[in-house]
Amino acid sequence: MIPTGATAPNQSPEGQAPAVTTSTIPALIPQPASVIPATGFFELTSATSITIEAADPDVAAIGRTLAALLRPATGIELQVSTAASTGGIHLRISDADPSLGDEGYRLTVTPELVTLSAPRPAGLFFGVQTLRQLLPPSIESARAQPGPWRIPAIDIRDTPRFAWRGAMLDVARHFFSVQDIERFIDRIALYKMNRLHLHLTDDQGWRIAIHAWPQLTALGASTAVGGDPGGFLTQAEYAEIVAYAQARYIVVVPEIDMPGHTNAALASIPELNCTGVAPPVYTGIEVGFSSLCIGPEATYRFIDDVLGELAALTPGDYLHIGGDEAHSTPDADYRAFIARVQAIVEAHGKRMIGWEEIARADLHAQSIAQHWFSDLAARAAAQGSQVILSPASRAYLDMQYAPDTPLGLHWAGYVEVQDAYDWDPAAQVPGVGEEEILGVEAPLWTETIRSLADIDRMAFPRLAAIAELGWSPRHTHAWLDFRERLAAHGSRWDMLGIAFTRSPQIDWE
Ligand code: NGO
Repeated sequence: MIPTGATAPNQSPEGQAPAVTTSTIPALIPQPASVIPATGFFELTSATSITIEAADPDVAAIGRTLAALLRPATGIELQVSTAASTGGIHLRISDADPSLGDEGYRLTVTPELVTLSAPRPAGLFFGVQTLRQLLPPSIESARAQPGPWRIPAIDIRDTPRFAWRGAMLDVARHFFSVQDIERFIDRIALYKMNRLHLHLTDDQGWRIAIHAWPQLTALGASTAVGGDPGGFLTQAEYAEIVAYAQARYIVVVPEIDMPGHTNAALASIPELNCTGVAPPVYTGIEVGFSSLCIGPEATYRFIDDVLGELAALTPGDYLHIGGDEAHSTPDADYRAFIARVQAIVEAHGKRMIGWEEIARADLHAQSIAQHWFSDLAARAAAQGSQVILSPASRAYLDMQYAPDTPLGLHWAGYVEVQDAYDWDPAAQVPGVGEEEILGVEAPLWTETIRSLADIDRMAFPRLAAIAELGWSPRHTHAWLDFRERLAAHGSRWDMLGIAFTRSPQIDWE
């Protein structure tokens, strides 16, 4: 909670010796577009119920999600009902303000009533994340806590700045189980992220079963960086992850990296090599040495099989085809290859995304370039494509925070929390302005990352910074304010079992 001096909840009347002299606004991340604090608080008790509109199953599901979130710490079995209610927590979509859009919401708390409204269920889901943060951190505990469970009176009207607010997990350099991936989804959902980009293949491992090409997983999944254990997702497991994400209003974006970063595929299938000879599997971390053979039709039949199976499993609009660091592919070949793959992606009804190198080729306006380390994204924007911003020196969660960070790389520099937060997407790449930006994404490459605890150390607190850049209006950005709000989130992460890095830039509460 941050002293603000503004009128605030639970304030003592003028003239009395107040318990709280300054008022407080809850430490919300991402900062909502508009917050108006009011007086008093709503108290969650065993008498509170959640009421929803009868007709909508998505709203009912969000009601049950909210009840399940609140149950462990409060011990209260909140009933979700369609009964008309005069008190309690009310979720509705029917007469919400349409200007809130697909993801916006309004959350109004008075001492009698909590009303969460949104034109679309996604907005309700994001509003629930705000509601969590209005409660004390102990609400996140898996065990019963004493309370009291007070929600400050407040009126929040909130919409996102960007449509794409993503995180990427590299499951190729090290493999992560369905359970770990779902925990990562839980974590990004806390901060209203709506895209999970899964980097499914690379030189060191192929991580998704493709029925037409079983060798990809029989051999290509057997390895990981440093000789660590491999692994892969069955199609049923991938579908489970997609559904888990979907229930949290997160779209899974699968990436099959090509034509470079393909040693695992080349080792599994000799025909993909121009020599016809498969190289050995690879467990190092050098990049840029592998390339699919660009000429033969067999290469494109393979790609069509892989992308076809993946498209069928992926309800989201996007297939990411990598395209980065194809240093072993001549330029003309690279350009021809990307054009072919773009057509294959579109034939499967999807939009192509690639790392910004794809802007060397002719892009369709519906294709999307992901900026990481060059000015090529401007060429994509000039071709009419939208851009996702993941500047390595700001948004790469695998960069060390500082020289003494035990995990991570530092080729793009050290990325402390302030580096991750204190930039404006619209001013990052000359030639790529607000209009051309689809959103922001924080990639977590896993050359040095082996466990969920490792993921946590690298992702938190920086993931919260990137999430705020994606959601909150530009005018709310202020590092000093963010670091105060962030400090209050450490205790939430402790409750949630998130093994975050205690950056010295933050005065953790
Ligand atoms: C680069 C490279 C990845 C590495 C990562 C490590 C991109 C787009 N390609 O980012 O293969 O894992 O850096 O930080």
